[in-house]
Amino acid sequence: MTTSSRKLLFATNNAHKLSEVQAVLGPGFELTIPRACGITEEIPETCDTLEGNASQKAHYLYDRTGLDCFADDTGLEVAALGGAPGVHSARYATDGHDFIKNNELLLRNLAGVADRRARFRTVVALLLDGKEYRFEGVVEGRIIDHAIGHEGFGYDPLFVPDGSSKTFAEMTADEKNAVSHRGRAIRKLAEFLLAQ
Ligand code: ITT
Repeated sequence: MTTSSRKLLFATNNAHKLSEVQAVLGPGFELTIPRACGITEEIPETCDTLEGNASQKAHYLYDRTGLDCFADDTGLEVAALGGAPGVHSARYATDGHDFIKNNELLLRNLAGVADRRARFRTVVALLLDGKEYRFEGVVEGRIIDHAIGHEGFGYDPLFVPDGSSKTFAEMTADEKNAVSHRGRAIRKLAEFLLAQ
């Protein structure tokens, strides 16, 4: 008996995200990236919510390819900063995706602050035959006062999820996916797709 994997276009330019998501979805799903469809420009993210950006990214690809696709938009929401950087997580310190500068700015803004509570929130927007579905994943944790670890990306070296003594950047991809915002959102996506 042969089994074929289900093809989905994933609206990301972030190679770390791609490998995390592929690991959660497993071999039953074959992910394609925008570049493989000839889309090389940066996909716009101009909304002021994670929901809006996830939906915008997925629609951008669907409008150009007509393929089933999904996008993930993620933000780090820090309690003592009123939920910042939130939807601005990628461009917190600069116009680009400068992880080191973003982490430095976060530490500066939390210098002397006792309340270190934070959470990552991921919103996934799926377009299936043009119809949109959304899935959310959240992980609560705290921001430590210096970077630890070299795995993962973004704010991972500063974030310790509740129930762990390690930052996300000290975890293997499987350990991070087991508890992370993205792992949770993508498992909901997979469950939904498998039930179709
Ligand atoms: P795409 O839009 O191309 O998917 P991106 O890196 O811009 O990639 P997001 O807009 O979803 O992704 O994420 C915004 C920022 O939030 C990202 O640049 C990281 O700094 C941070 N971030 C997202 N997911 C993260 C994670 O799992 N661990 C640590 N930081 C993360």
